[in-house]
Amino acid sequence: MRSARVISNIKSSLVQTPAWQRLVVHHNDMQRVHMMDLFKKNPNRFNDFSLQFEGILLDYSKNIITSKTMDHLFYFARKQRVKEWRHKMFTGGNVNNTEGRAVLHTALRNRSGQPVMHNGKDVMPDVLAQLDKMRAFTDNVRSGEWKGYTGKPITNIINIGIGGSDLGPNMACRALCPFADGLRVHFVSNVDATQLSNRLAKCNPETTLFIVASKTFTTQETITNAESSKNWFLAHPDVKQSDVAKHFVAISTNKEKVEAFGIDPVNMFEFWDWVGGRYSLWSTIGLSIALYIGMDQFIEMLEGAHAMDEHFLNEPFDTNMPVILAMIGIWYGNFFGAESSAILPYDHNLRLLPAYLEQADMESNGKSVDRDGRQTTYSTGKIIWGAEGINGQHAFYQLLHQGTLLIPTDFIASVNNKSCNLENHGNILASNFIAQTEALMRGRDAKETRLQLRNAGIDMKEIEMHLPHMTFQGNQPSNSIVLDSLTPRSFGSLIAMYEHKIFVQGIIWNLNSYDQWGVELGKKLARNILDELEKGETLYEHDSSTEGLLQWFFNRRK
Ligand code: G6Q
Repeated sequence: MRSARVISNIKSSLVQTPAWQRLVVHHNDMQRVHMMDLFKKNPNRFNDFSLQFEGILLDYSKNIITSKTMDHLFYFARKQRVKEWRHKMFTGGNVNNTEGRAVLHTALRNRSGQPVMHNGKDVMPDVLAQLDKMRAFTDNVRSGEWKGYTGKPITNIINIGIGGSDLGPNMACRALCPFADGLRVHFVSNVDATQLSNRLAKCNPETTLFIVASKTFTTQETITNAESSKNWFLAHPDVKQSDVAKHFVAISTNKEKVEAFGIDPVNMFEFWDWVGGRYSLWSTIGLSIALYIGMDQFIEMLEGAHAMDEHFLNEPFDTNMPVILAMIGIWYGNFFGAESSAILPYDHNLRLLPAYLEQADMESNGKSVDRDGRQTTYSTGKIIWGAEGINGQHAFYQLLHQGTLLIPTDFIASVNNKSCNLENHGNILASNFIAQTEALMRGRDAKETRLQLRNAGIDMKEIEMHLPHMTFQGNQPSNSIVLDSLTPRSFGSLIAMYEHKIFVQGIIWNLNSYDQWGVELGKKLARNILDELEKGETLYEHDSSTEGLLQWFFNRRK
């Protein structure tokens, strides 16, 4: 745990609670248990530790757990008042206490017809009005009725946004590309002009529509990219200032700034401060998704997420996917000392999921002060990382199999992979998906290795030399999450499941998962340094490294 600087002297006492202490004692019993023995003892283990939700299977049997472990974990969740906090979130309570905001992304996908109250007002009419506006607009653009400045229909959409205004829609568009039926959608986030220039070079201003997606409409990277795009657009012959309205729309909570940028508020899609950036793909921030796959499919995605919301709200803990995943994560992080967790999709279309969850999880729970301002004495958010599973097998899986770290993994796949449609590819993909969790759990003992080498005709001396290198203990835990197929609905459920997992872990650690103060300082310092780079001189006091770097730039730039 990070220790050099104490930020707050008041310490949280979570680790002293009976629920935590029970888990400490239980961990002593479990830490040397091998999963293979648990499977030998209980042939029903798969049934006991798996559950289904609408064609999504969660198999969590390959974890170092028994039913007693789960009982202790659920007891802990009850003691941390997960139910009460869950209610508070869904009913518009002040969950984001440091910013004084509700956390109501669940209202964006509320398909029940029931009101959702926030500060005494039902938010649903506004939510539904924005969905209607999205439908009218997307139908218009997709049908070709919306025309660019030369009367041609739109063919390419460029979403300009960053962080929460980029990662969710980008990941969703990649995941749901088999449902796309016309428009091409691109994402520009980086202020490194390489990304924007490369994209613009391939686009025709007559047929390109820009979505400027920014909750605050003050984000430096986004506004810089948006201004450069507008300049690029206006630089084309015969383009008039008034044509901007046909090629630029905005998604924001900040009407004034949108107008100041030159976008007609009629072409502005709204959302609200109770939607966190990293939880906003369900809002109008999802406009690029709706343009790509159509509004009906977008609604399907909302329906899937809503179904998971209902599951999370109503299922008891022991059949509740987000709660189970969250508590297993707590078990490894706080009791086994795991510091990271890998997301391994065996689906090319889910290749951006690890990056999306990196933000969703680490920006939410990467905190060392609890919601009451006390220093935590326990570890909190884990390092979330990952990549497409099958590629990872030929890269970093060595460390998962034989390294010294315990790294819990989530393996994700679809039984019917719509885009993996070449003969044999699907079975190869699925076989690797299944085999890896088996291998991670089993490992290979000396006896089995010896036998294998002997059967391969290797002589005894060589066998003994190879033995330690080819033997490994296994016992690496994994969850397998298997979708019948990746559709807008199942995708919505999958993402909502992870959102709620993150929520539950935040509650267990007594964190506010919905602020992100840690990212502010860097932005502020960058503004000072930008000033210095522009003026070519040091204006602020810096340490010798920062000063040295600045001077290096001053002296060497051409
Ligand atoms: C997400 C964060 C952050 C945010 C970006 C973009 O939860 O707050 O990733 O989404 O910084 O912010 P804007 O949408 O305001 O441009």
